[in-house]
Amino acid sequence: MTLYQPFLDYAIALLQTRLQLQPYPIPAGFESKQATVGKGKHQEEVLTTSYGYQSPKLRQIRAAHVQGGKSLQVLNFVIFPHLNYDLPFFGADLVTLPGGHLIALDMQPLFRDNSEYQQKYTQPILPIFQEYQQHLPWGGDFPAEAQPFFSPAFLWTRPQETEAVETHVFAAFKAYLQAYLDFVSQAEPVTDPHRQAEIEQAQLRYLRYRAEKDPARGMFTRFYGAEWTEEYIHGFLFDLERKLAATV
Ligand code: DBV
Repeated sequence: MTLYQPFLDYAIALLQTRLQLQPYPIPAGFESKQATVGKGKHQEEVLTTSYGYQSPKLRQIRAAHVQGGKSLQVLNFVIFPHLNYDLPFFGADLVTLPGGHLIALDMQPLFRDNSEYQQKYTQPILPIFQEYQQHLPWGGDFPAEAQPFFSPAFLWTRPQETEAVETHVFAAFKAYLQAYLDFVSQAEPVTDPHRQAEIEQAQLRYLRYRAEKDPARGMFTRFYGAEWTEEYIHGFLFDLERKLAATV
């Protein structure tokens, strides 16, 4: 059992109990990808597996799980709502590299500097944030240009101990996902075309940023090559632009 497998198992089981979950197509060749990296006795198999689901309110629920031995484990898990809901994104970036653990967990807002939006989608999360944040060290500087995409309840930490990931981070992940699904069950469709257009613009802003700045691009390119990596990023991990282009 690898470090983030329990996170993935928990998430899928919870989604199945709380949503009318359907599969989301994963392009051929991206369900599972393996490479051997390193030389001699440092050789490791790196396996990347992908998971995709959807529900009536959630356009794409997807996860990428990278398993490459004790010092390379990643679970990137993001939920993209349909464009007629003002729901935030659920974003989890759980990363273990030789240098240590890096954890980013948030309900990433469509509209960062909007007090009504914060009241609706950040305020209820702050008690959960405060409960877990006190046990976890601040993760330090992150790119300033990423700031607009995080909420004030952004849990951002680089814990020293693997045990902190297994306990505090796992508990926080469960609590954030449960709270997110509460938002989803309460969400009402947006019918105003002007508001819908604002949501679409905000989703595209987020998606373009993440696809362009994907911090995993270097890692994936080393393992699987540039062609596979770009197609994985634009054709699966951050696919909204392609999907919009395909429907007009
Ligand atoms: N990050 C992804 C995807 C990953 C992934 C799809 C499938 O968006 C992994 C894999 N994140 C990943 C890896 C690293 C990070 C780092 C491998 C380490 C990169 C390295 O050190 O080489 C949150 N993730 C990070 C960092 C941040 C995040 C802030 C540090 C990056 C840096 O310092 O430059 N999540 C990430 C992020 C946003 C988000 C930037 C922006 C909205 O939601």
